[in-house]
Amino acid sequence: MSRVIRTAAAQMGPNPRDMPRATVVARMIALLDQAAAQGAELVVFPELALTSFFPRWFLPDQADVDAFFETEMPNAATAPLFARARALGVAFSFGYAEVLQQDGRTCRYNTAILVDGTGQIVDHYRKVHLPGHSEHEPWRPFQHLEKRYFEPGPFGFQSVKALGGRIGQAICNDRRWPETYRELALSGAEMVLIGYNTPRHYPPAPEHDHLQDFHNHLSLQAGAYANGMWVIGVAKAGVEEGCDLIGGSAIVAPTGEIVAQAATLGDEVIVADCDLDRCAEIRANIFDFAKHRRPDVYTRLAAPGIAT
Ligand code: ING
Repeated sequence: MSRVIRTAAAQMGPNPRDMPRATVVARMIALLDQAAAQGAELVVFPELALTSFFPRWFLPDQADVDAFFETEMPNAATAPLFARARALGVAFSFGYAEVLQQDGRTCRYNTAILVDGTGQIVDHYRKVHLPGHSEHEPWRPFQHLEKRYFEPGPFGFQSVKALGGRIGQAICNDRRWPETYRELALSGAEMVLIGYNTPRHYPPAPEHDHLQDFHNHLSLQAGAYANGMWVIGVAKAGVEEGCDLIGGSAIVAPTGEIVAQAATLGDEVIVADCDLDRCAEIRANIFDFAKHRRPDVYTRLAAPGIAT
């Protein structure tokens, strides 16, 4: 009996800074309904799905920063989404800015959660690879202050039993690092859910701007293929507060093939039947870790830097 998860990537268009969470959640519910109408059992939403991508702004007043964070989850704003998904029996994941008291101090993470079909949060991931910078850099047309507003996730990567398989999460910049996928594969993940907010313009290297869509799919496809996993990449897309965010949401098979891809830069649902048993096509052959992988010689993979 094959283990097929009918999976939807629910790409979202821009969230203006002043768009109330209730309005965003209503859009997410509409996407959830659209996905469920196509038989989706799992719906994947983008990184920081509830608000505008606020790390693009230097916000000196901490109150302005805190306005983008959720102090509890679910909460009043997201309860309707949890309720609708539970009524439909659909699992879903989305990203949000999380603030909590931990070990006697305030911690802020770029977080993503997986909620099962009964409304239980079954996975809670905090973004490991924070790109960008921590101080205001006025030379940039827009900032990328994730290192200022978030702490790196301290718990690394994991996968959980859900929907008949093992599912892991990663967030945005994580998808560019091969270590992300290998860590998740070695944890047993058969599917990885990755929301992203990716500006087309990359101020430190504008000569790469035209490569953003290519690098997006290259990262997702390489990670899927080299680890025999389904990879679901989901964009917050479009021109958000003057910043051009790429779309290109995609469902990638363990072979590295894109089996479904978004065609717009707005709210858009794409759906595919993801047979988890297809992971074996790769993992029992070309990337059979037990037979072919050589951890005995990979002595540098966790080293802090390049040897001098
Ligand atoms: N965004 C971007 C990403 O890794 C970025 C940052 C953009 C890095 C363009 C390199 C090039 O997709 C987030 N949120 O990580």
